[in-house]
Amino acid sequence: MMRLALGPRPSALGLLLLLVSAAPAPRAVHAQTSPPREDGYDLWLRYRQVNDTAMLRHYRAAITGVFVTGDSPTLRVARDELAAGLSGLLGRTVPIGPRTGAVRVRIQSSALKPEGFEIVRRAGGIEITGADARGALYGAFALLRHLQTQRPLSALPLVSAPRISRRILNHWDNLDRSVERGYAGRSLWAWDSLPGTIDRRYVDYARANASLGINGTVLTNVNANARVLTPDYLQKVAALANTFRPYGIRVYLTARFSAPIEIGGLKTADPLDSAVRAWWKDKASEIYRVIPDFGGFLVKANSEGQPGPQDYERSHADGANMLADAVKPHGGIVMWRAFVYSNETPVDRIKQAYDEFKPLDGTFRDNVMVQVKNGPLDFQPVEPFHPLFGAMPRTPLVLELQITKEYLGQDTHLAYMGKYYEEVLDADTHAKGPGSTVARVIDGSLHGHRLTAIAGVANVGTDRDWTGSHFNQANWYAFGRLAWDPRLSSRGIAEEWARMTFGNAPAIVRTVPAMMMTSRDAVSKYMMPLGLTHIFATGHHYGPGAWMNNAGRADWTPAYYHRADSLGLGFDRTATGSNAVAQYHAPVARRYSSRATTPDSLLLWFHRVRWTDPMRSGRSLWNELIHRYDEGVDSVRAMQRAWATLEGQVDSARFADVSGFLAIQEKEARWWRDATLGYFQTFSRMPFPAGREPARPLDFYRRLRCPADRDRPRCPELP
Ligand code: BDP
Repeated sequence: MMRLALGPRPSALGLLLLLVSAAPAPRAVHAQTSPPREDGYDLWLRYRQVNDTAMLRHYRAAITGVFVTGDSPTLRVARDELAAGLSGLLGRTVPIGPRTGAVRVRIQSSALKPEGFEIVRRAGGIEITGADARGALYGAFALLRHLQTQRPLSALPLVSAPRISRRILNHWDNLDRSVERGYAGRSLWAWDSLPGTIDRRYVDYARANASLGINGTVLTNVNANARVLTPDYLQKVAALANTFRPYGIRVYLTARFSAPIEIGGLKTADPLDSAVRAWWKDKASEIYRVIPDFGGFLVKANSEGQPGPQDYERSHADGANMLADAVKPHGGIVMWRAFVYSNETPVDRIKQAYDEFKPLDGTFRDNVMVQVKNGPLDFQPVEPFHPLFGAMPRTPLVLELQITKEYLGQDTHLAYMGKYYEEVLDADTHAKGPGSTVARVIDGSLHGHRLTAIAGVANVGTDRDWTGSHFNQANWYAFGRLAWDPRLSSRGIAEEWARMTFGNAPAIVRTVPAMMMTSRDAVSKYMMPLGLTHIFATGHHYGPGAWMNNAGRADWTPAYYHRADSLGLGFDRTATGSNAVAQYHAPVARRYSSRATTPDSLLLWFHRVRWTDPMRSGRSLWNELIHRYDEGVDSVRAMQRAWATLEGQVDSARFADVSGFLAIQEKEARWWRDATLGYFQTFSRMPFPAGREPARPLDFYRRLRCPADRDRPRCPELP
């Protein structure tokens, strides 16, 4: 993958003019020559000329200009994006000004929900009405998407409004520009040159987010550095906030709980100490002086070594409420993370967040949200939904999804997360009977909350293609689309993205979404099928390491999770084991308590199973495991074959990039399968079916040394 350093780029206006004037002249339909090489920088906002002649004629007849009523920075962004985008799509300059056939943009707050829009075709042209400026901007992007995916104008009107009010990216970016679990280069935020220099990338980042309706960004790592709260840094943050504001994006920061000591000179960070409380209040006022629309704080406290209120024998609620009081007068919120587990507590790690937070329900201020990862462990390829969803009716919860695929092949492996997100959103908590989905918990409809939010751990960095691979762009896209409307189908989103990213050729539309829809299952099968989990090599979360036992603490060690011995495999989380199932509402608990009703994909997550026990297929556990690993590898090969058919349809540069990564993925899928089965066979002592033995003896895999993932783990010694 190309990882070019960022050179100087033309100004926003320069780029826009370039785009408008360089719009290609009309050309014949379905040109047979290969498309021009692309590097992925333009994401899904490529605005290439519509290649279906009839559709192009249809659009050209209807659209002759862009005209915006009213003026504000956001409306100007909408106008310029429309002018540039439509010019590209129509293959001729679409001027700005009032005329018949102009796409008209206006704001009318009365009829629409906040941030919503309506796109209607009228005699005089197409009219985009926004509930507010953001709504108008989102409507502009929706019209562009409509044309990019070559839908007829007869499919209008389009009416839409977000179902979740705060749609936020979480950057795990450090002030030294390293990115925790980042696989796409360095942090976008060039702190050294801020506030003076506004990189073109900040603007394109904001455009990309606005095109999806993402309206918030937490700039800094949850493993926070207090320095970002110092006056110098706040000036830098303000410069970013000013850049993002016209795109409807608010800035948030992570708050390090011990900041009053580290940068405030206090002796304590006790949340009940009056000096500490005063310090945070002053700090909040200082922040709002430079960033009037500052969103608030995201906090990781008493988790994985981070400081927190428990250092002073106070509760998470004491800590969250203290910060909430500080930002409240300014309209800010606190998103307090529930990702906590203790090395000392002998309780099943996946139970600890629930045990800790559920009793606190009802004790938080009304501007506190508790942010919960999708599953109770940690972004594994497969997890059941987190039992806190549906268990804290009096507290608005934020769903935290991971876009950066820390545990799903990082930059290289193709894994479309839309399908995963959809599965989580659709999971039924049964909190108020059937239909109490996670989506309804977080959109506020289940428990009647007005404050609603969803967060995605960002996968963007300075890589030219933003996300480390072309297909990883789809995960940013899918997060944004589902954040806007959790009911959208991941299949539909995949198709939209494929059309916008690779083009509308029938072969692309047929092939790319189909690949995407199988991809995450493929990864989960060749890494850890049947509900196995967290069997990564220590030191990185990329390659296999089921045998590893030197992680420093038990609950970071694969053996803690797989529990293999001569009898069987898996973690008993039913009443005869850790009883984690009891944290779910009764119908869910019942479902997971019985092996017969637990889905195969979560079998070993909830149950211990003997090697010889028959599975649904009739195969023994051991043979089923082999079968699933093989299926995972085969699915990657099927993706390779599918992609190969697109040669000439996709530009040669991106075609080669994806082919190269799929080849790595195939090799590494075999690595996962052979290493893991080789290891588990030392317990099962059962034979491999003829011809299905691992390529190398287990020792070979155990001795492989791959660098830590910060350095992009490629195992050079892999066969
Ligand atoms: C884990 C990551 C770690 C994060 C932690 C978190 O490995 O780097 O700091 O989650 O979410 O997935 O706090």
